[in-house]
Amino acid sequence: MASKITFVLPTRDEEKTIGAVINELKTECAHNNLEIQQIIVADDSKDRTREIAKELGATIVIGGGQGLGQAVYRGLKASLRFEADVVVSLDTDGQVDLSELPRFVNPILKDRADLVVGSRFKDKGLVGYDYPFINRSGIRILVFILRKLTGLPLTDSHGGFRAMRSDVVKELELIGTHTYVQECVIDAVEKGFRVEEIASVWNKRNHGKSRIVRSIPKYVFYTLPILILRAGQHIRFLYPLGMFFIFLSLLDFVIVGFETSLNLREMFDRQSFHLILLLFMIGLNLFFFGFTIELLGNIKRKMSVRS
Ligand SMILES: Nc1nc2c(ncn2[C@@H]2O[C@H](COP(=O)(O)OP(=O)(O)O)[C@@H](O)[C@H]2O)c(=O)[nH]1
Ligand SMILES: [Mg+2]
Repeated sequence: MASKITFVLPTRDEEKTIGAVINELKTECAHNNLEIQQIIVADDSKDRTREIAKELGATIVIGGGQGLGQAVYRGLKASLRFEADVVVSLDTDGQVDLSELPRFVNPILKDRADLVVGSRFKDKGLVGYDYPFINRSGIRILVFILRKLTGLPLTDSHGGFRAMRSDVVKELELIGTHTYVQECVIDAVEKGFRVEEIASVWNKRNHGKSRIVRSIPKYVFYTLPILILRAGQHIRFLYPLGMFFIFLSLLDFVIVGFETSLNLREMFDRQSFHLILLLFMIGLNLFFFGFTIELLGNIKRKMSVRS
């Protein structure tokens, strides 16, 4: 029996490529005994992408205008209506090689993995053009963090091709709107799913402009706080940091108090008295910020156990 597959295709002004991508996916599925259950196009386009996709039988989900992450998240959640054996999400600008489809799907069908992600750096020669040094360096930083967070020997932080079991989609929770590729892996690992990384080629974009790789340094700066948040590291350092500021304010209080023999009026006239208040307020804020995040984390954990 053919395995059922649902595609989630993010699009932003891809009228030049979306038709070819959908047709090629149909051919690949026909050749590999895969039955297309649904093609979901998560769209944020102003051009004719939607009309073309609809004509070819795709279901359109509105991306939401908050970037690729949000669009894919909506598309993925919409795919749950169809209970596919495998949900595949891929870039629609022609940068991924669609003939790799069986390589992404098979580890799931053979029950070896729950999420399969592509890496452009696992083998030599996968990237079909000169990849700018600055982008490569940004990706190195992200990969390093991803390895630390997941304990997996990953080599890429965001390929354009991934396949997952519906259960992974069902449980997927994202914090950021632009970090879905990394969060997808972190979330899957956190929830005990098996993640496999396979080598995957990466071609040059022939039409339009790349929006994400173009600004990798900016992307890294956006991604880092989300990854830190995901790692729960903030809790570990927010409490001591808050305590440290409160300690400084107390120290300042003792010094000012000592110098003025605890004369309140004189203390208030000193500039460093205002510093006491400032340090105390910063300390308190950091402390309660950490506390609130921890509380939210606990509520979220309880909710996911219940659902
Ligand atoms: N729905 C939606 N899709 C997007 C958005 N930004 C990019 N995409 C799609 O996501 C895929 C990857 O985008 P691209 O800019 O090429 O990213 P890069 O190749 O990683 O630099 C392509 O299929 C785009 O059409 C967006 O804001 N909304
Ligand atoms: Mg691209």
